[in-house]
Amino acid sequence: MRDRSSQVPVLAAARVAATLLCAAPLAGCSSSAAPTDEAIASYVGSPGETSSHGASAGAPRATRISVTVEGATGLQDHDGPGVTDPYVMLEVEGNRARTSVVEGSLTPVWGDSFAFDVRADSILQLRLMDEDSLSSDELIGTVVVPLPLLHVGESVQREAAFKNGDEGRVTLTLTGLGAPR
Ligand SMILES: [Ca+2]
Repeated sequence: MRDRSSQVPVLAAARVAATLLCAAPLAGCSSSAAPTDEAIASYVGSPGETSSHGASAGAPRATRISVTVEGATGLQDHDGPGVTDPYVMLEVEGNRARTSVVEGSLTPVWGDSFAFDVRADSILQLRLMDEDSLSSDELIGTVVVPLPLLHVGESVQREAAFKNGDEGRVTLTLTGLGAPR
């Protein structure tokens, strides 16, 4: 995973840089295919679903977080048994990533991790896809997860339901990473 934080000049303008993430020549920044409003579901988790550990009181706020897409459950086959090949596309602040493909699974386990620069109000957009070899990959479901403010080293788990994914759910682990400096 590239560490873009090392490319940000350490200037007094660091705060400004946080608002100019898409000024960097990243492929994700050229994207314009955001999910439509009706395709976006709100994060449905409750505080009771969140576990937190590793936070130390004096640790700084993380301006970069690791998102691990652990796995999904409750998916359904639309095209016939054994032909759902799920993967997840992630987007934070215009930066995109995607997990590997788990072939023929309704309970995929990815365990893939990605780092994103975040702001206080950043959200994580997830698009659950079905890889199809003979046609365009199919969108199974979407969900939007507001990203919590984490301290460096703090880790939380999130579970969220895909809106149009037949009640499928995805489990994430979010970890605060070191601030650029
Ligand atoms: Ca497929």
